[in-house]
Amino acid sequence: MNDLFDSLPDLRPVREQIAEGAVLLRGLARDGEADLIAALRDVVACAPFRHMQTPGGHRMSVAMTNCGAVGWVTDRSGYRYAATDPDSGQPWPAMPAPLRDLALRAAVQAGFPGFDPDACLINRYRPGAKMALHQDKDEQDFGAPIVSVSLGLPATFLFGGMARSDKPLRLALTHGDVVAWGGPARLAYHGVAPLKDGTHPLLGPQRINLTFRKAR
Ligand code: MD3
Ligand code: FE
Repeated sequence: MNDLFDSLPDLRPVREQIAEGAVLLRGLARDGEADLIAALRDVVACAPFRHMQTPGGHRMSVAMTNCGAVGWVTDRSGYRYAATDPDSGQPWPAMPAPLRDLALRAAVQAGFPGFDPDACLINRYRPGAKMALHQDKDEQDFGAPIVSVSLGLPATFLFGGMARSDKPLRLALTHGDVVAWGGPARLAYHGVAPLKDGTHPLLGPQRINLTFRKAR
């Protein structure tokens, strides 16, 4: 049944502006996905996924790790970027070249040349995991964009406005989709609806999201 649809052309545009400052690059991460996934396995072998605690004491449903000079962490004392993994006391693994190269290519294609990320937060969603509406404001320079890469199971991404009360736009993000968020979109509220059950051919029953950031 499915090959009937597989043979139809995908008519969605490759480059789509979803809001002022937000550019979706459909499937950009699909070429080189094997190298990307291999590099991720190496990172996770050194810095395993863990469920961090929010400052309020809740366990996040999304499991996280990082690579790069600094990594995003949260615990009872707050949200911050740290140069070492609190679980191991070691520096985070370096940002692998295939990841960094993809982020820089995406930034250029989206109109943000000169992007120099020092952090890559790696989020793992299993079915049921979600992320509440929030703003990313733990970085020093909001002039730099954030580049996000979605791998594995599809998710419904929620893109709100500048106020938490703005009704969010719902957007499907599927394997290989890359989005650059800069300009006025940089401080927009956003979140992820609970992940639906499923199994991805390359990654199994999970979604992996990478966010490349200039933290310092
Ligand atoms: C819009 N991650 O890690 S990626 C996060 O799918 C985070 O795991 C989500 O939000 C995920 O902080 C969403 C898309 C994204 C990332 C950062 C943004 C959208 C953004 C920053 C500003 C505006
Ligand atoms: Fe975010």
